[in-house]
Amino acid sequence: MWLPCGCTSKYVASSFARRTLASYLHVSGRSRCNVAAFMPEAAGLEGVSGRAALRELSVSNSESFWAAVARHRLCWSTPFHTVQDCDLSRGKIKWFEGGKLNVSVNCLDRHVHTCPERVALIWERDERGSEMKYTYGELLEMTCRLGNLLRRHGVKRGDCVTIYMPTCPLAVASMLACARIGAAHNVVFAGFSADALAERIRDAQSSTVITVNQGVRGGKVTELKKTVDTAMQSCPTVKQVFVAMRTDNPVTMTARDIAMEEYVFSYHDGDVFGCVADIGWITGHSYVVYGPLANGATTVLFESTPIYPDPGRYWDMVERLKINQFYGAPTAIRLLLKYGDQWVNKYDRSTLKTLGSVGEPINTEAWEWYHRVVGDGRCPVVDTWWQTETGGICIAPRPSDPDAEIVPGMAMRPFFGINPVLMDTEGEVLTSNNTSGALCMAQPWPGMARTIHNNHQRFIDTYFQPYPGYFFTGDGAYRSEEGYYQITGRLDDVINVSGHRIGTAEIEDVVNQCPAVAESAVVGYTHSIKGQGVYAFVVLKKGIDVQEADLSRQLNGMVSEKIAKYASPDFIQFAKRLPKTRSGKIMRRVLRKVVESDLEGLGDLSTLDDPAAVQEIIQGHEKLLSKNRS
Ligand code: 6R9
Repeated sequence: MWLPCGCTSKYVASSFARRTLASYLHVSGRSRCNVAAFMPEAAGLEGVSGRAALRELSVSNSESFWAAVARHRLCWSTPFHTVQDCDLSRGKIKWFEGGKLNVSVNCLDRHVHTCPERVALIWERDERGSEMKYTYGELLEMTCRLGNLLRRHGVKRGDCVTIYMPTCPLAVASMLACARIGAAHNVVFAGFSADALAERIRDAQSSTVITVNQGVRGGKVTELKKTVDTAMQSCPTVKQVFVAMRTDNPVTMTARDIAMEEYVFSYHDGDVFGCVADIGWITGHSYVVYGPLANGATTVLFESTPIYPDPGRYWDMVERLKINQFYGAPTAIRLLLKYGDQWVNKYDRSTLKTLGSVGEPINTEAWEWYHRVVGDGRCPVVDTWWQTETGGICIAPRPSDPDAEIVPGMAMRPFFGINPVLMDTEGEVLTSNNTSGALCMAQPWPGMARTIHNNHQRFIDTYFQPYPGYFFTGDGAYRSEEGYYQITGRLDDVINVSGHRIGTAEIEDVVNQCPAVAESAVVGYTHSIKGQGVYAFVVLKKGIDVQEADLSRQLNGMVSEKIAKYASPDFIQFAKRLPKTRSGKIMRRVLRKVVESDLEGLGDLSTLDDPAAVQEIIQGHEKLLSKNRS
């Protein structure tokens, strides 16, 4: 069943696509075994009788599969003539050649055409209870106005605009406005310092920046415009800075600055997709902005933090906004788990259908808490593995048959068109199950990265050179007896103790199962006898009062029992918090340098959330060493 991109079919396409997105992250009790209902394009593909057959075909005949998806779900102004021209051995990635489309038209105009009043964005503002809703019609209008404004000020096709804004509707409209007029956008997380911002502006060679007067996050005001002013001192290429007003406080404007006016918005009901990532990260790009909007969904823009004004913030928001799919990061789940169940139980979460996790391996305890407490044991938890470079989710427990099992802490099943393989240290493909190796992709797919801006050689060296003919993810994975994938962490995080290779995530998983532990990070360090030793950083839950020596003994015992004696930590350092990136990933690279006492080599700390955390870790490490010496 091919649907041309006419008016009626556009409606059909978008509503089907919406349903598919829903069935992807929402699996209700209703059976969706009928493949054509699940994915209407499949009706045109021969011999496809179920989801397994569809996935099989998406890999064995990936051209037909992706051509069907692309034709069916997107509006092309010029149809493509070649589905793909890729050669992984040379890092050559080309999809849909000859085709032209505008992603903002796909995210907005199609839906405005059929349901202009459908809610596109729900802005969960930092101030609790003051959410604002924007329809597709309003978002289109805002985007067009912004696009015209940018054009009037000389921004043209091929330019790169830097967006330094909190997660808010104007930031989404700015992204879409750039896409609409053919400009690239460079979204910089609004928590970055002036230096980090300046570096990214220079790298993108932007002459235009869009920002707001001030940001508000977790009740704290941040001076975004002032930070831009400071960055401008080392960004001579910037000719203009557009400034919108997030708060009422005026800021000093310079000759370079252009004030943006406000708009008016209304309230509507709708289905609600709640991905709480910041738009400055890939998860925000793919699952807050482009994915949901391209599918005509209602998407939440979360501006705040999980514990502001209290640790019930997420679940209060779920109740107020009637969120159906909640997509968050393990780091936040571990943080909230620390505060106890009462912050969750206070709120009505009956609208939730699916809980998603992304960014790091989700340890068993966090997975179970998310499932049992947040989801009341009735919502599937989908641990989704992917990377900036893959564009979207690649391995996840769903889609699969509605009743198919979900194993805690495992991403499990490759998505349509994704063909993962595991490699051994010799670069040979591991064909058996119950085995671990370097996770690579044997086939290209449309969402994958095509280059690194201004550095194509680095792209080839990083992703295609380590395993010729394959895309290398940098992660390690285990494939179970049943063929399910479990991500074991970055390969740099694998340590080798007396010849035994072990992923640090595996040890962390055991440590985190101790009821007193909120989270942990394990790194290797040079050990004169064993090659590498195991060093664990442990953060305790709130209000826990234990003797550190007793707890260390208990943790060592748990690791010895559940993994092996060799994996038991040589050092356990208790810390108040761990150094993390602003997207919540533990910076193990920094921890490794600290335990190697290589403070000169700490490297780029600009993505660090709170530099004070590193100082605390360094001091704690020195204390532990001197205690050990004495
Ligand atoms: C989307 C995103 C990518 C790296 C990736 C891996 C880790 C992401 C994971 C996961 C285990 C998961 N990662 N999801 N590890 N289980 N479900 O996070 O992109 O910021 O580029 O990070 O994050 O190590 O390679 P990005």
